[in-house]
Amino acid sequence: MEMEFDTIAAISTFPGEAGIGIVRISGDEALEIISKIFRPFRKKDIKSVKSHTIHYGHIVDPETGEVYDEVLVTVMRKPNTYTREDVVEINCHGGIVVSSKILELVLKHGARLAEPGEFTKRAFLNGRIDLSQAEAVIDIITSKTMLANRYAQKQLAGVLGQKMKDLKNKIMELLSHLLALIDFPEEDVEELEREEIKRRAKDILNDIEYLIASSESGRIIREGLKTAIIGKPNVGKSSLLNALLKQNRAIVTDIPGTTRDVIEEYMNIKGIPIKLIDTAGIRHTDELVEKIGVEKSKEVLAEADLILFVLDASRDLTKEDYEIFDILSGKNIIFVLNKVDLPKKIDEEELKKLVGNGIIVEVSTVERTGLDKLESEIYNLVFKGKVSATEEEIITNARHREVLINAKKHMESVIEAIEKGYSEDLITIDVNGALNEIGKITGETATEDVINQIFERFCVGK
Ligand SMILES: Nc1nc2c(ncn2[C@@H]2O[C@H](COP(=O)(O)OP(=O)(O)OP(=O)(O)O)[C@@H](O)[C@H]2O)c(=O)[nH]1
Ligand SMILES: [Mg+2]
Repeated sequence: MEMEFDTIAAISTFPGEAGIGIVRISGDEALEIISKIFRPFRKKDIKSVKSHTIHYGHIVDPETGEVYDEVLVTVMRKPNTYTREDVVEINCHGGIVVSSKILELVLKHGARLAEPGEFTKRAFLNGRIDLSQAEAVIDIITSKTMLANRYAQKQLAGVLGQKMKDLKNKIMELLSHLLALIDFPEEDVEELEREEIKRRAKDILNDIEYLIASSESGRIIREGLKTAIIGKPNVGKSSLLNALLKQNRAIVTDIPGTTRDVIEEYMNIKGIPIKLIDTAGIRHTDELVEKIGVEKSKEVLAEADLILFVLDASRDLTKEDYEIFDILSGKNIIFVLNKVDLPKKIDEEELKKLVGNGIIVEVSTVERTGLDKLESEIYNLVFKGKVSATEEEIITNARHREVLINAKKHMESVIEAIEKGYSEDLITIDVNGALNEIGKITGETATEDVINQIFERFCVGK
């Protein structure tokens, strides 16, 4: 089914000084509009050129005759386009002024300014891609490592959509078995059929659980592992941040209480994005700014996936170290024993007691030793070797995870209902519930609100 849409336009490139800028137009009026404002160098009618061709000329204001820019115009006719509508792209010079002026001209001649993500939304509404593929487009734009990009590319290629289709087929088969039971209720067949339905339901539940289990690594691959560098003042937290980033990002001094604000930077370890967060040294203080910093440190550590708890090897452990350790309980911790280039003063016995079975890595941020070891410990702790970049299906999206958790609940109810011998009609309700949830991933059963929320997260021009 084809829908009726007006013609939209937007600047698709980054708004700043750049080599080129692209103004994109999509819709039935695209060719009509370009024919009014484009003057090709070789005489031709732009409205009747072949699809997927590029044309050289000027953008000219037809009313004033003013030449705006020398451009290349790409003409792509429906249906083989990004939106499945007629698409025209004007490649002009980069910079804020030229592309904005051309966009204004396009709008003046009949287009409407596109909303964020509206081009991709049309690709979805016109049936070229499913909702999970549209979401993959945002993931590609925002991905921070090659690994995150690779998963997003797979999702764009439809791997997740296919998986959902398979799951849906399994549920449909289950449903037809159930309906058969309702239609032909013969006593002796029934028992066997019920067993078969239960087996199928369990199989579906397994598939769903597997996908949910993948979502924790998926979230990390997409958003990065929130890694907070925590410790008392002056132990070398900011030095550690700088050493891992290989740049002097944070201020380092020998004055305790140097860092006041939270500093966040991305790095990557074997393709896993790591969001490193340097924090103010935690201690009791009456100094106002530092106090706020300490509060922020505590907020950061509450939300972190991993804590790098930094200790100073050149000094004894103090009450402050123990107090910090107490508030870290329940967290994933790697103990980082810093300043091992200096004579060791820390009491090894006390340290052992504190660390227990935990992981400890000795580093010197000054001599840059132990950092590789630290990186591989971070990697091992998070993935324990289980997740590899070659894995096919992985859930990287929080919305998909939620939907699958709902589907799981329905399937659990199905199994319970069969075991308790409830009527087929009742079981059918939950089977349909699961089906409905799965359809939300590809978009078939997603509500308009959900769809709008997804596209609002896009940038204008995509
Ligand atoms: N010898 C030696 N000195 C270090 C090492 N790492 C950090 N330092 C020094 O320790 C002092 C404190 O370093 P910072 O990185 O500012 O410490 P911090 O934990 O961020 O301190 P606050 O921001 O005040 O909480 C500086 O003088 C650093 O040069 C190290 O591995 N060896
Ligand atoms: Mg610091």
